[in-house]
Amino acid sequence: MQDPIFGWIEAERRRQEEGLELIASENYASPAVLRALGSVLNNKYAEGLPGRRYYGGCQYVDEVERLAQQRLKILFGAEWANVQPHSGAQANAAVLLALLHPGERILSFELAHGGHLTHGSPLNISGKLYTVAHYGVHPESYLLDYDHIRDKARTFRPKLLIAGASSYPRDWDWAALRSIADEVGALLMADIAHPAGLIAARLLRDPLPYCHVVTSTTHKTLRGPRGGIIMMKKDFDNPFGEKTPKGQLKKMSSLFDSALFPGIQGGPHMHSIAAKAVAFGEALQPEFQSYAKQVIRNAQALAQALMARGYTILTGGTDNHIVLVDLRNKGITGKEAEEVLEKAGMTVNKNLIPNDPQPPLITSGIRLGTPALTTRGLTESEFQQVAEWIDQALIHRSDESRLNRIRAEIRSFLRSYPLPYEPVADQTPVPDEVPA
Ligand code: DSN
Repeated sequence: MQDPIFGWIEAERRRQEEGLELIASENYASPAVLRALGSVLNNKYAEGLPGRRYYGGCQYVDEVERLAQQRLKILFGAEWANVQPHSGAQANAAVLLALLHPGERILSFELAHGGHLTHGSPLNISGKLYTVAHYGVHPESYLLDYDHIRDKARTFRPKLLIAGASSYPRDWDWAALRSIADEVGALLMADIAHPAGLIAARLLRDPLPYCHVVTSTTHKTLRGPRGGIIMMKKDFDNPFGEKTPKGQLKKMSSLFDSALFPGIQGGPHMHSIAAKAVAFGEALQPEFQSYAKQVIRNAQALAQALMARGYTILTGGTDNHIVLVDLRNKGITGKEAEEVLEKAGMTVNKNLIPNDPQPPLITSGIRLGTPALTTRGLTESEFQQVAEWIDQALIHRSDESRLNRIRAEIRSFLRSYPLPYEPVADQTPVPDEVPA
């Protein structure tokens, strides 16, 4: 029996191949990463850590996990790493569980200014269990204002200061954040889920020497499987932490290990850990450095090209892979823009701009990102064309035939930038959804 699920997987493969992927958090993992993900490691339970498991038969998966840890530590210059979080959200939840008692205080970046749900949103466990306050960006420059963060920290006295964002196009000043954390007696956590690949390539400032703990996902700029990681470089003593029976402070790293398992997770996903190891190995190659440089160049070229067409780019540009467009002067909402661009063959996400007058399901902005198209081989000159397509689609948003023409042009253009994925064999036919 043919299972229609494979038909839908093939439809999704085609969608990825035929459209311009501009979602900042997405990328195309290599066939080697996908091969590890689809391997027999899926079948193995391995609660615990390498050499200390609760199940037999772990001799090979132990080697896989050791290699993943070792490569990750080299990649970021970390002294300790846990590669088991199923996602960035799990990594963050484990860190909070390890460091805070319910009700204790977190100061983090405002979600509506670019922060993340897992940094204390009332809808997330982080906001339900802990007492949270936020810092935001400057109302005119849209840049982080470290004096404002310091003032907030002085009055709020957090136990944990969280840095990191899902839509902030500029680099972070980790040294300034550490001095703020030290001044108020807080621990400092960086969530580098978005820029991790650019940090690994040493193109953005390195948080590891300044932060007590660093979390990330592995599938955005790092271009691996979906998943999370936790890392530390120094500061292994947690001044607020539990003591061992002999009265010594427990190392923070062991608090993170046990918060993750058995705190919030069961068995680690060994196929995913193997795929992380493959991706870390790829990121250690010199080609990854060139890739990461091109991601930033492309984002800067896209920002410039859109500004030349009259778009407002928040902060006036970008240091990383993200371009935030404020669409208010174009008379279109983020929701409409997302829908129009999708019709024209471009995938983006609507995004709140700081102090957005629109609600989160409408928004005044869109977030664009270059990691996926850079993996396909596009460079600055092709991003001029991408900006032109975006502009033309938004200008002619009510003209269905014009949007279809752009979609066909994009599809034909992308044939020169193939993806390395084979069509799914033996699948049930899928509807040919795209009129060329
Ligand atoms: N959903 C991710 C993003 O798009 O940035 C963050 O979790």
